[in-house]
Amino acid sequence: MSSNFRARHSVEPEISGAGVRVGIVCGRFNDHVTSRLLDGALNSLAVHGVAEDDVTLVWVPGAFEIPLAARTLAASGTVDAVVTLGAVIRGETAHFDYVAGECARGVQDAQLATGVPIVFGVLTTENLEQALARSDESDNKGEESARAALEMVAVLRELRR
Ligand code: INI
Repeated sequence: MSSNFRARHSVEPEISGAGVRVGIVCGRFNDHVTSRLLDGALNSLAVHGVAEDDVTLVWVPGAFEIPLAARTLAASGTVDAVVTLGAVIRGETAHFDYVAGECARGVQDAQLATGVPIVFGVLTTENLEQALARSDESDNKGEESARAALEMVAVLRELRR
Protein backbone atom coordinates (compact mmCIF):
# COMPACT_ATOMS: atom_id res chain seq x y z
CA MET A 1 0.00 0.00 0.00
CA SER A 2 1.41 3.40 -0.88
CA SER A 3 0.39 6.78 0.43
CA ASN A 4 1.28 10.40 -0.21
CA PHE A 5 2.06 10.92 3.45
CA ARG A 6 5.78 11.75 3.86
CA ALA A 7 8.17 12.41 6.75
CA ARG A 8 8.87 16.16 6.70
CA HIS A 9 12.31 15.72 8.30
CA SER A 10 14.73 12.99 7.41
CA VAL A 11 18.21 12.22 8.65
CA GLU A 12 20.40 10.50 6.10
CA PRO A 13 23.67 12.45 6.00
CA GLU A 14 26.54 12.03 3.57
CA ILE A 15 29.24 9.72 4.81
CA SER A 16 32.73 11.12 5.05
CA GLY A 17 35.77 9.82 6.86
CA ALA A 18 37.68 13.10 6.78
CA GLY A 19 38.73 13.99 10.32
CA VAL A 20 36.89 11.00 11.82
CA ARG A 21 38.87 9.07 14.45
CA VAL A 22 38.17 5.34 14.37
CA GLY A 23 39.13 2.60 16.80
CA ILE A 24 39.23 -1.01 15.68
CA VAL A 25 39.09 -3.84 18.22
CA CYS A 26 40.01 -7.14 16.60
CA GLY A 27 39.93 -10.64 18.07
CA ARG A 28 43.01 -12.78 17.48
CA PHE A 29 41.07 -16.06 17.78
CA ASN A 30 40.47 -17.38 14.24
CA ASP A 31 42.88 -14.79 12.93
CA HIS A 32 42.87 -16.45 9.50
CA VAL A 33 39.35 -14.94 9.31
CA THR A 34 39.70 -11.79 11.43
CA SER A 35 42.75 -10.60 9.47
CA ARG A 36 40.54 -10.64 6.35
CA LEU A 37 37.87 -8.63 8.18
CA LEU A 38 40.58 -6.19 9.23
CA ASP A 39 41.78 -5.78 5.64
CA GLY A 40 38.20 -5.08 4.58
CA ALA A 41 37.69 -2.53 7.34
CA LEU A 42 40.96 -0.70 6.62
CA ASN A 43 40.19 -0.60 2.89
CA SER A 44 36.79 0.86 3.55
CA LEU A 45 38.19 3.52 5.91
CA ALA A 46 40.78 4.50 3.30
CA VAL A 47 38.15 4.69 0.55
CA HIS A 48 36.04 7.01 2.71
CA GLY A 49 38.94 9.34 3.45
CA VAL A 50 39.89 8.40 7.01
CA ALA A 51 43.52 9.31 7.73
CA GLU A 52 45.91 6.56 8.90
CA ASP A 53 46.85 8.78 11.85
CA ASP A 54 43.21 8.71 12.96
CA VAL A 55 42.99 4.91 13.21
CA THR A 56 43.79 3.01 16.42
CA LEU A 57 43.97 -0.79 16.20
CA VAL A 58 43.61 -2.88 19.36
CA TRP A 59 44.11 -6.67 19.33
CA VAL A 60 42.42 -8.80 21.98
CA PRO A 61 42.55 -12.57 22.56
CA GLY A 62 39.03 -13.41 21.34
CA ALA A 63 35.47 -12.25 20.89
CA PHE A 64 34.72 -12.55 24.57
CA GLU A 65 37.25 -9.79 25.34
CA ILE A 66 36.02 -7.43 22.61
CA PRO A 67 33.35 -5.57 24.63
CA LEU A 68 35.63 -4.45 27.46
CA ALA A 69 38.33 -3.19 25.11
CA ALA A 70 35.74 -1.49 22.89
CA ARG A 71 34.05 0.17 25.83
CA THR A 72 37.34 1.37 27.31
CA LEU A 73 38.45 2.77 23.97
CA ALA A 74 35.09 4.44 23.36
CA ALA A 75 35.14 6.01 26.83
CA SER A 76 38.69 7.32 26.39
CA GLY A 77 37.51 10.22 24.22
CA THR A 78 40.15 9.45 21.59
CA VAL A 79 37.83 7.97 18.95
CA ASP A 80 34.54 8.95 17.31
CA ALA A 81 33.51 5.35 16.61
CA VAL A 82 34.70 1.82 17.23
CA VAL A 83 34.57 -1.12 14.83
CA THR A 84 34.67 -4.54 16.47
CA LEU A 85 35.92 -7.50 14.45
CA GLY A 86 35.86 -11.14 15.42
CA ALA A 87 34.92 -14.61 14.25
CA VAL A 88 32.98 -17.05 16.39
CA ILE A 89 32.51 -20.37 14.63
CA ARG A 90 29.99 -22.84 16.05
CA GLY A 91 31.64 -25.97 14.67
CA GLU A 92 34.82 -25.18 16.59
CA THR A 93 33.53 -24.55 20.08
CA ALA A 94 31.16 -26.03 22.60
CA HIS A 95 30.58 -22.60 24.12
CA PHE A 96 29.67 -20.78 20.89
CA ASP A 97 26.44 -19.39 22.31
CA TYR A 98 28.15 -17.93 25.39
CA VAL A 99 31.00 -16.33 23.46
CA ALA A 100 28.85 -14.99 20.61
CA GLY A 101 25.96 -13.93 22.82
CA GLU A 102 28.08 -12.21 25.44
CA CYS A 103 30.10 -10.44 22.78
CA ALA A 104 26.98 -9.06 21.07
CA ARG A 105 25.38 -8.06 24.36
CA GLY A 106 28.57 -6.44 25.61
CA VAL A 107 29.07 -4.44 22.43
CA GLN A 108 25.51 -3.14 22.51
CA ASP A 109 25.81 -2.28 26.22
CA ALA A 110 29.07 -0.46 25.54
CA GLN A 111 27.70 1.75 22.80
CA LEU A 112 24.59 2.59 24.79
CA ALA A 113 26.64 3.36 27.91
CA THR A 114 29.21 5.55 26.16
CA GLY A 115 27.11 7.14 23.42
CA VAL A 116 29.89 6.32 20.99
CA PRO A 117 28.88 4.15 18.03
CA ILE A 118 30.38 0.68 18.37
CA VAL A 119 29.69 -1.44 15.33
CA PHE A 120 29.27 -5.21 15.54
CA GLY A 121 31.57 -6.68 12.92
CA VAL A 122 31.81 -10.05 14.60
CA LEU A 123 30.96 -13.03 12.42
CA THR A 124 28.90 -15.73 14.10
CA THR A 125 28.75 -18.67 11.72
CA GLU A 126 28.02 -22.38 11.68
CA ASN A 127 31.32 -23.29 10.07
CA LEU A 128 34.62 -22.00 8.66
CA GLU A 129 33.32 -22.01 5.10
CA GLN A 130 30.61 -19.49 5.99
CA ALA A 131 33.13 -17.35 7.87
CA LEU A 132 35.44 -17.27 4.86
CA ALA A 133 32.53 -16.39 2.56
CA ARG A 134 31.67 -13.38 4.75
CA SER A 135 35.25 -12.13 4.82
CA ASP A 136 36.28 -12.24 1.18
CA GLU A 137 36.73 -9.45 -1.32
CA SER A 138 33.17 -9.44 -2.68
CA ASP A 139 31.42 -9.83 0.67
CA ASN A 140 33.31 -8.61 3.70
CA LYS A 141 31.71 -7.84 7.04
CA GLY A 142 34.74 -5.78 8.08
CA GLU A 143 34.26 -3.47 5.13
CA GLU A 144 30.52 -3.19 5.79
CA SER A 145 31.15 -2.50 9.50
CA ALA A 146 33.64 0.29 8.86
CA ARG A 147 31.13 1.97 6.58
CA ALA A 148 28.40 1.52 9.20
CA ALA A 149 30.64 3.18 11.79
CA LEU A 150 31.15 6.24 9.57
CA GLU A 151 27.43 6.38 8.86
CA MET A 152 26.63 6.34 12.58
CA VAL A 153 29.15 9.12 13.24
CA ALA A 154 27.39 11.25 10.61
CA VAL A 155 23.90 10.37 11.89
CA LEU A 156 24.76 11.15 15.52
CA ARG A 157 26.43 14.43 14.58
CA GLU A 158 23.25 15.45 12.80
CA LEU A 159 21.01 14.34 15.69
CA ARG A 160 23.16 16.14 18.28
CA ARG A 161 23.40 19.42 16.37
N1 INI B 1 36.85 -16.69 20.53
C1 INI B 1 36.53 -16.26 19.30
O1 INI B 1 36.74 -15.08 18.98
N2 INI B 1 35.97 -17.12 18.40
C2 INI B 1 35.72 -18.42 18.71
O2 INI B 1 35.20 -19.17 17.83
C3 INI B 1 36.06 -18.89 20.00
N3 INI B 1 35.87 -20.28 20.34
O3 INI B 1 35.71 -21.10 19.43
O4 INI B 1 35.91 -20.64 21.51
C4 INI B 1 36.63 -17.98 20.93
N4 INI B 1 36.98 -18.37 22.18
C5 INI B 1 37.86 -17.59 23.00
C6 INI B 1 37.13 -16.55 23.80
O5 INI B 1 36.70 -15.48 22.97
C7 INI B 1 38.03 -15.95 24.88
O6 INI B 1 39.15 -15.36 24.28
C8 INI B 1 38.52 -17.00 25.88
O7 INI B 1 37.42 -17.75 26.37
C9 INI B 1 39.23 -16.32 27.07
O8 INI B 1 38.31 -15.49 27.79
